[in-house]
Amino acid sequence: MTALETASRLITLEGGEGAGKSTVLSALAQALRGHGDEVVTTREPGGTPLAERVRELLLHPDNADAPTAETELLLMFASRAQHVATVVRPALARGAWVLSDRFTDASHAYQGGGRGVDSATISMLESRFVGLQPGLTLLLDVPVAVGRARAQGRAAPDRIESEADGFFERVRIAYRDLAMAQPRRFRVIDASQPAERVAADAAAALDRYLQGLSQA
Ligand code: Z5A
Repeated sequence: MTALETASRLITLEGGEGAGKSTVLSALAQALRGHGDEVVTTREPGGTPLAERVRELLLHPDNADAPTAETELLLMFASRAQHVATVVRPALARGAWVLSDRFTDASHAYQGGGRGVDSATISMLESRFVGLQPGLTLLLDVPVAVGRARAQGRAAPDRIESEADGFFERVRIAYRDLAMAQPRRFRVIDASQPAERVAADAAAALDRYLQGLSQA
């Protein structure tokens, strides 16, 4: 398998439902723009018009013809391949920062940990159709019950949000395992704290990362 290229200007946010990724993403984008840099904020699944249409297919709550675990994985990677080729790589090539709300780690956590798809298959797709990994990944870790309670105010849960707690517990364990296996890339943030504290911890992690890059 081809080794993944590390893109130091690609930063990703990961975590379970209601972890607060969107809130932190805006704070980090503002901090980086404060340095005068171009920042592209994006998300997965989605980030391009086609990939957003794939997102709708993935999250539609119609369970009559719900995708199998493998179909779900392939749709995640179809949307990611389009996103990487048309948004992420061009932005990195012109020197912009890319902040993505979820990236390939989500497939390892949800389709791997949550659905039980084997990791070799996911890594093969990652190597073949993504080819790069973030320089920094912030894992916003929150107990499942806390995250789900925060997300409860929404109109109607989508197909994946409708999964049982056990699914989300497996996702959380998979994320923590990924972070433990790659401590140089991951920073784990306690996302059960108040939003301002979470944003401050994320900003501090970003500062340390930028310092490390400037000294490299
Ligand atoms: N998925 C997958 O299976 N495989 C993949 O490869 C990829 C994704 C890429 C859609 O992702 C689904 O796709 C997701 C994983 C799957 N399924 N689930 N579940 P998504 O990222 O778009 O969906 P999400 O995880 O459901 O997003 P989210 O719940 O909106 O999470 P968030 O962005 O982390 O949360 P938020 O919008 O910032 O905050 C949620 C609420 O909590 C909001 O009311 C906030 O005001 C509140 N909040 C945030 N932080 C706090 C704190 N610290 N305290 C109190 N309240 C807070």
